[in-house]
Amino acid sequence: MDTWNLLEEPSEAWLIPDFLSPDHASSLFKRVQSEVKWQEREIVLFGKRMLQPRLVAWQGDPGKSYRYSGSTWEPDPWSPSVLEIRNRIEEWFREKMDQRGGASFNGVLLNLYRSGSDSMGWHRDNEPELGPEPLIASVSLGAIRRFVLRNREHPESKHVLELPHGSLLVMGGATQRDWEHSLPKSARVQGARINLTFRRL
Ligand SMILES: O=C(O)CCC(=O)C(=O)O
Repeated sequence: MDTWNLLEEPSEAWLIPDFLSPDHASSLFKRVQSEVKWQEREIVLFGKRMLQPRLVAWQGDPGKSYRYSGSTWEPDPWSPSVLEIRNRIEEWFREKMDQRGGASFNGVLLNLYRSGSDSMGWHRDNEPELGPEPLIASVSLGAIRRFVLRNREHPESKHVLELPHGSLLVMGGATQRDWEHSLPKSARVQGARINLTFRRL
């Protein structure tokens, strides 16, 4: 395999910077942006209602609703472009990670960061319906953004990744138990970025 685990076992994070060619990633960016039903949603943070600093959507198989920040989302049907990316990831798992017996995903959380002012705070993808060691496959399209992993027990231990256009980041094992992640704001980033995190509920 032409990539390696950035974390120590039993946590796992692999970055495949050139998962999609730049042209393919650019055409997918446009298609995903126009096909997806993006929403500006409210969350409750420290007892205050506020808009999430990004646009979001949840797509998945029928009945695969997702509970997140106190609300439940029914899935939108898969968009053709999103399904194309999912199939490509599942193919990659069959080719490169056959010792795992492949991977299959039945839902995806989509985030549209309109500029460097949009962001995602520290959190874990540890909703109970994802199981104890969720496998998360995260594709980035558009502007390069900084993604930070921080160890929960030793917060000074951090990994700072720049997620390029067309890249795939895979997190598995104990990563969602032992590490948090975030996508901080950046004054330097002008353009938009779309992120798709495929999951299995
Ligand atoms: O945009 C990203 O790369 C992070 C997305 C994320 O953390 C999530 O969907 O849980």
